[in-house]
Amino acid sequence: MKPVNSFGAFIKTLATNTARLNNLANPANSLTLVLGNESADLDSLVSSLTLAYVLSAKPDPPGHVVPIMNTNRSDMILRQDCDLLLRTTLNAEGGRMEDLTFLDDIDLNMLVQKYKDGLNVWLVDHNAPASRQMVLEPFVRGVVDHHLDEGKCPDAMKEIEVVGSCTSLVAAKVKELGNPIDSPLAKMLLSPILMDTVNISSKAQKATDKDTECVSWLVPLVEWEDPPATASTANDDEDDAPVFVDLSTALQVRSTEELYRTLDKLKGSVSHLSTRDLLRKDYKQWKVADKRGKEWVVGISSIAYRMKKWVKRDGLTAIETAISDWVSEQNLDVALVMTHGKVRPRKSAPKEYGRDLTVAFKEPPQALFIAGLVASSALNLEFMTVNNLHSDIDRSPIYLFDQKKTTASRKQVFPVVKSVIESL
Ligand SMILES: [Mn+2]
Repeated sequence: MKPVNSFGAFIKTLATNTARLNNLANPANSLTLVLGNESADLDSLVSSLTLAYVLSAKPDPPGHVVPIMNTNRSDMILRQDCDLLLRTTLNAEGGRMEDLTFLDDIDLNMLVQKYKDGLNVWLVDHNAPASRQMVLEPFVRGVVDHHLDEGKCPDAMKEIEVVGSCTSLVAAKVKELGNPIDSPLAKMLLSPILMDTVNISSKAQKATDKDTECVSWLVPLVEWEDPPATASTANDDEDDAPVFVDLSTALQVRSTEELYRTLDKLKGSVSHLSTRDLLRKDYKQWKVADKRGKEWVVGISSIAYRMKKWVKRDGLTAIETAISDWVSEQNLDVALVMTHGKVRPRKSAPKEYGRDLTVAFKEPPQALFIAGLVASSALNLEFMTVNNLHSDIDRSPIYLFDQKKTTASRKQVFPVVKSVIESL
């Protein structure tokens, strides 16, 4: 393998990766996969792409090096910040989003069987394979991470340093290569570091000296641009304003501050998502046994969106149907949908932060469960009226509440749910 001599040259190698990994007939002698962690946030995605570049640019690359985006391709819609940054960077380097290899493009088990000892794995932004990727553990040769060492993969070369962003560690490796660094690469590396350190704010206490040094190195390498005159940013006054996304111009920004704000807004934007995507974006599931030993499957979705806006957008019936479908799809005994954010209580009144809680069951009615929740002072629930539509307790398997205790997030809500089920 010849080393690549620039990030742009590396990007041009990506297009054939998926086909190469799925070609059973002629496997190469060796293959190196670079994976970020399962959350597939900006830090993980940028780190894996960049570390794959670094390994490909070494004088003696470890076979063909392929960055794996550790999420399904269809899940990128849930990560607008990642989607836009990668798309913009790839386009600027003569590549396309389609050139990246996602988890559902390949079969890891098959690759393990096909390459056997010719397989090398590098983990970045985590130091132990995800539970459903344990098949890779014997092949892990290297780790670059900023989480505490879980003690797995003892034979791997490990570089673990608790910094704000794993990208800072990978960017230092890019610097060591000594290859020229163009503006799209510099901007891509800067982005996760800004997100992970809240724009290097001292108040957030996330940035270490290494992150700060890395930012100081990268900022002058970026060709900052004036946003196009026609560009309008999302209007904060509008409850339902869609976030402005014009692929060609959204990351034309003048400063780190603007870059951070644009990405942060995109990360938080959910109003473009379908009801099902809203339910699955930030979702956790548990099993809890009641007194009689019956196991309840409990699912809790947390959504930075308010029920009032959601009903205005889709209508209550469509939401109820979507939640019932979600209950069936996940085979839940009870689903809780936590919606939170700021809305105006009345026209022209200032926005107020609040929370709503929606509860749905596989088999209604579950009056004792509802009574238990309503009795909890940790939640302080009140039955809600949405746009004059009242959730009909006798008819509907879905209950809508105004959660008056607005500080109770899923960390607080789940223990309440658990103790209610355990008392039944
Ligand atoms: Mn990270």
